[in-house]
Amino acid sequence: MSNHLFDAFRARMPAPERLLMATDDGRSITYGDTVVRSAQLAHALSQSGVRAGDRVAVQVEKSPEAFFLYLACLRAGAIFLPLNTAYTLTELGYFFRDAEPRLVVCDPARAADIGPLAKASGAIVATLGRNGDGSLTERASQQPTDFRDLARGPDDLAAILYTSGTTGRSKGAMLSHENLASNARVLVDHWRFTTADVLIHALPIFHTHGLFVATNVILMAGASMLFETKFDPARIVSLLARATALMGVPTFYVRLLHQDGLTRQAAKNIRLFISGSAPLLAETHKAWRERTGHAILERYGMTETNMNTSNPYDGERRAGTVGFPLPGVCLRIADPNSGRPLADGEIGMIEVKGPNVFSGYWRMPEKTQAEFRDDGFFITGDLGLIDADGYVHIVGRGKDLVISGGYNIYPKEIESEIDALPGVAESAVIGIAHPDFGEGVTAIVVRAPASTITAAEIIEAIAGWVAKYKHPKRVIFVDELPRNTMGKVQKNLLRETYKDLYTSSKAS
Ligand code: MLC
Ligand code: AMP
Repeated sequence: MSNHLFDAFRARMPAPERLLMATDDGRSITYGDTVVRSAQLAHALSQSGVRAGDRVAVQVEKSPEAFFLYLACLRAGAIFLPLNTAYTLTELGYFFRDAEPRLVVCDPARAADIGPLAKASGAIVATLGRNGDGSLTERASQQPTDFRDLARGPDDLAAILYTSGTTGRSKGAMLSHENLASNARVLVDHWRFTTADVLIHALPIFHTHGLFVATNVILMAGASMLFETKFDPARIVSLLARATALMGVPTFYVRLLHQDGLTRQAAKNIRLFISGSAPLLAETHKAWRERTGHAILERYGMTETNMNTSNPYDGERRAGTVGFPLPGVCLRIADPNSGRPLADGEIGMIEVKGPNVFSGYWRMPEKTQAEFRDDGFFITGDLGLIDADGYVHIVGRGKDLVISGGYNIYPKEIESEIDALPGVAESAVIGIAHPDFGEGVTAIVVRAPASTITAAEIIEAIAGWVAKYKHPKRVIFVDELPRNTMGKVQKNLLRETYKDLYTSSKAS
């Protein structure tokens, strides 16, 4: 048996001297370097006791070495488990207990805090810094430059990515080698990536978008990337002349439009701008076209499924839609309650099935079962319709979810933290249109009797528990929350009342 995903990359790899990535600190890394460095890291993993099927949890800054570590995990047969760098110790503690990683890799600067936490859940700890420093790379540098990749089949797990849960605990989406390989192949063909492409990679590599959509596509095409550790709009504009493609969340495009240097001339070398992870406003699509002459290609995916739909490469890229199901992906719109398929034009639950769809949530068989129909379709939680021309539109969410700058925030998690504070009677967390982040996390809070708790005190109190991007951008105090006759908080009324919060001239 071969190593399914890594072999698929190898099969399409160009000559070893071809460039895989140029970094923002001036390094040039070839495909040959990548194979060698991932081999050395794979040895280091094995020497640390990592065996096939073991989880390797990784919370490190973006760097070429962090990317090699992903490949090393594949080659060593381990399950890569990337974690957002913004996660707090409380959040990390949950992931470690749930996933029981064999090895935890963290930034040297956080090792004193994370080390004991990881050890408490039975893991060993290694470090990897933003400059490639740390105990893991030190160990790797002593290792042989070739590695016999462990046998892994199509259904073996390549990665677990945690997604926040609508009702409490985060769920680890289990992604197999074939889930990732099939999607990368389809995207390379659909978006016409070749060895001549140079992608501007400015996304984080701990989520599906930056990790799988971007890097797997580049590897599968034998292409190269400009590997940016952070999204800096002025710098991205300066890189356009050296690149052929950009992938980003809508906030990237909104921020780039504020750059005077973004012109047709600046973008003339680019053949493809792709957006996803959150809705791209039709006005952003239009403004981008006017400024650069390019129609952004919007696609739709999620952690559990990789990419499901895409606007066409050649045909009309229709603003406000996410295009057509990708080859091999079956997509239907169904009645959210019964699962009965609905006719085109009707709004319902988006359900998908295909080789891209994950096999379930880590150690949560009931949750897995609840989110699949009997005929194998996955219930995405997104509401949509298919129009007369076959374009898929996402019109809302069946799940109570806020997407801010491409990151998902589940209100329930924040509400639980706020409600637990002395001085708070109850709260409702909602997403409100935000000019930069798409949606701004907003807390509507009812104080407990005689309480004088302030917005700043609430934010300060939750800061130790939840990652910063989940913090409410604004906290609004009210006397009571609107409820329906069943006693359920009417979030739609709150969203309507505060809809101009971030866009009106009074907004801060
Ligand atoms: C940063 N902050 C955010 C935020 N990002 N707050 C809300 N939402 C976000 N997305 C906080 C910072 O902590 C900071 O707090 C303040 O907001 C301003 O920070 P900034 O410097 O403006 O932010 P920046 O570092 O530039 O980050 C913005 C961003 C980043 C858009 C570049 O959020 C990002 O890279 N987003 C991409 C997320 C992504 O990859 N999603 C894909 C998920 S996969 P303070 O208080 O310190 O000022 C998926 C599936 C699919 O969804 O289909 O792809
Ligand atoms: P995540 O769980 O972080 O992978 O986020 C997946 C969710 O992001 C999906 O279920 C959608 O709600 C949303 N999403 C992704 N792409 C798009 C898009 N192009 N338009 C609207 N929503 C999107």
